Amino acid sequence: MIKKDTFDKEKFKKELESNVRMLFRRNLDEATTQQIYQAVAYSVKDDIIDNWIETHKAYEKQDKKMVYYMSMEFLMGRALGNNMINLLCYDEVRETLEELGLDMNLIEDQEPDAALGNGGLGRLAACFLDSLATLGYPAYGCGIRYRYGMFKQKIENGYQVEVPDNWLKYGNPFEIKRDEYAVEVKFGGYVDVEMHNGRQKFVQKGYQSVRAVPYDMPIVGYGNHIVNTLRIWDAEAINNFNLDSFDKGEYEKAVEQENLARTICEVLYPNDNHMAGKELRLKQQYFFISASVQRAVAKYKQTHDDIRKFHEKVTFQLNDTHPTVAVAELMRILVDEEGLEWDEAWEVTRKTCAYTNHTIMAEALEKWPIELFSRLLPRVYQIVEEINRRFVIEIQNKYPGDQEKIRKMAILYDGQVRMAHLAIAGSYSVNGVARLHTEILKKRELRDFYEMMPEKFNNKTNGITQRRFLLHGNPLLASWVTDKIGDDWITNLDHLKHLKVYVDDEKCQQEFMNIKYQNKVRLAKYIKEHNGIDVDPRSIFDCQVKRLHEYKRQLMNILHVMYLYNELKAHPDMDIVPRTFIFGAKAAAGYYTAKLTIKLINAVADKINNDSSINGKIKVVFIEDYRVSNAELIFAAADVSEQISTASKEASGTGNMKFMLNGALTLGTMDGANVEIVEEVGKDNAFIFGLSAEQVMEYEKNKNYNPRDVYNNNQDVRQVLTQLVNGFYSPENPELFRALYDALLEKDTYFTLLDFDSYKEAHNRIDAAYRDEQHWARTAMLQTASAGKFSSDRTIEEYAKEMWHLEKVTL
Ligand code: TH1
Repeated sequence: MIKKDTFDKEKFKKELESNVRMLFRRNLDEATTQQIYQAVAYSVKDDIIDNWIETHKAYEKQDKKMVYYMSMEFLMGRALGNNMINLLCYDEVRETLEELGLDMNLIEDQEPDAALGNGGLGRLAACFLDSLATLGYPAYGCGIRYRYGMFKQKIENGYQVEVPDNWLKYGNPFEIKRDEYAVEVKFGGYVDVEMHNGRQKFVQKGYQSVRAVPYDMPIVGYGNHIVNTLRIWDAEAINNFNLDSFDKGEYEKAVEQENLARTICEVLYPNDNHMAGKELRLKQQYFFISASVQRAVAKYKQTHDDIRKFHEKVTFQLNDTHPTVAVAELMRILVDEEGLEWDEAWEVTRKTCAYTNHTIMAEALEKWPIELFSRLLPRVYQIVEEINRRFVIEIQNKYPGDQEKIRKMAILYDGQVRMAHLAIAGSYSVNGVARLHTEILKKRELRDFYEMMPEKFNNKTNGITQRRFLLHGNPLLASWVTDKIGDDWITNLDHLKHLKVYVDDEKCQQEFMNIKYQNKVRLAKYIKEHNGIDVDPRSIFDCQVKRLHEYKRQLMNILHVMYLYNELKAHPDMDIVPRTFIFGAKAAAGYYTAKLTIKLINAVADKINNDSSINGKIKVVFIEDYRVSNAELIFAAADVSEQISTASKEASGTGNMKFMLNGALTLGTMDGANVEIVEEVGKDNAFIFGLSAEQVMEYEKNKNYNPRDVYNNNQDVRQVLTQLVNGFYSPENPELFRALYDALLEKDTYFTLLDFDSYKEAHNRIDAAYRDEQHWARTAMLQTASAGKFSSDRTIEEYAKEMWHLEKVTL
């Protein structure tokens, strides 16, 4: 084990040389940087393996309850740096590599991001795994080993172009294929009833199947020798047909099964907060859920003989509705394979599963046509029918004669399977991801369910891991914090509050802002290299990085930039603090309005950045291919964190927390976890604007908002909107941005125009505040000092204590 106290530099160098020879038949001085990265990664893995084995031995021996975090997405980012940090050998390895003339940053940059997720939901899963291991809770992450993760984004002529993300091209040094745990997963066919010992048995026949093969990735806890597992499943063809056979049917079936295996894990659906309803997506869901549940049951049975007590040792956390078929799959296994009676099986299932809701966006609600669902999963569908039948009876008993309740709450309705309803019926817990979000679930979206089963509902406000987003992403600030208050914050973020005694200390303020400045220089260098744009690190770095979605209102941000530019042109001597507006966002491949917004941002950037008459007072930068690895640079360098979603729409947000931790001030609406951020830091230390969630929901209910009223009464709004359709930013095609113009004037679904003035005024407050250097420094430091609540360690402790009832393992 490489540890701080025992780290042996010479031994590490020998290992490295030996790895390069074994892997690439080269000496260190001949190896490429990619080869050196691989060799370093193998050395680190070598130091993980023993702990990995020991951890799992301890779990078995202590027979602790285990959480399976079921998720279609794990947005892990890079593993090497994170693993070294958690093994407590980061500085030692860096120094050793330096002695060999090697640069750790360049080596880390060789690793592709494991981008098996879209955005917040997938990154939350990754943060949770880090916290679970660090806290010593027995846990598996269960997901899919997509051959291609989130696409790489290229910007060509201002437009987003999607490039496949071949993240496994050079192999993945940290993963281990576990062929011995492969299981079969069946699709299609029909259900036959057979009699076995006087009992009906339901048997799926005429199906196609694939072999699900798990790959394990180590999840290293911070400095505690614990290594948990992320288990991601790959599909292989089952080749059980006889090559000698000339049976045409057999041959065709074999080819079809090959195709099925090849397509299932091919690619992550790049939609955030949106349900595309594709058949292959449902196949992916059932594929990894069936495999994970089969393995969980098999593992339990190795050391226990009463399946009726499964829930005492196992809990499944369903990351949104995407893994909800687990409810029915567990029922299938318990009833069909373990021979439990329905009621017994249902009790076990309902005590095993728990569901997290991450959004109220209507287009994200998962509903599958019964036709598709029953064709693909005939036996599972029968089970869903029976669950629904009994659930409807429960509703009738509770609300006799109330047809409306059944219409609103049934699992099967209108020819569709409503996955959220299945998840709620089949779980012991339903949680939202921020206080406001959970309140909206209880009062509005899931009101009927809350009324019928209030005991299931609870809140777990999201969090982020400080190990990646401060210790790794911002080493300067991390060591400054440690100098001031010691290093307990690394595993107990509440300790950051001890920084509060320094906020009025001028020397500390200067140190803090000097670190911010150096991080801005680092980002400016990245921007120069990637965008060819010079940005001034003394300007305010105003950042909005997140998926592109209309509700997140990147459009409002860029409209405001357009307005500012108009002001500067009209009043050349206008005194403003120089601003650099930084955007980073991927748009779903088929999301037209989102893609057009990216084009608009780039068009505005081109025009403004090249207009020397404004003396560089504002710059606009669109960072290509926003992802976990470059996010770390952005959070560290930000002065202002744009969290400007239409109130009620962003369930939590987690980028908001990453910015706060790194000392950026929030410019935001009272939405999602912003509410709790403001509560922690104090409302005078944030720039809050816009409609409240209540107000938004009132307008939505009464349908009494007309964007034309704003347009007609607001000269500034009129001017920027006109510039969308008069060629100001697209002389070669004046109509280019017509769709954005129309969307704003006809509906303005997300109240962009209504919030515009208030947003503008909040920006003015920022300009004024930044002029008072000392006060700004104090406020920035207060952000970091108040971020303690937003550690995913806190979130996971709440899940573990209040829902899962897990115990920590002792090594
Ligand atoms: C996000 C939410 O939009 C965000 O507010 C929240 O912080 C995050 O989850 C973590 O809780 C969601 N991402 C997705 C992705 C899909 C479907 C629904 C959601 S909600 C594919």
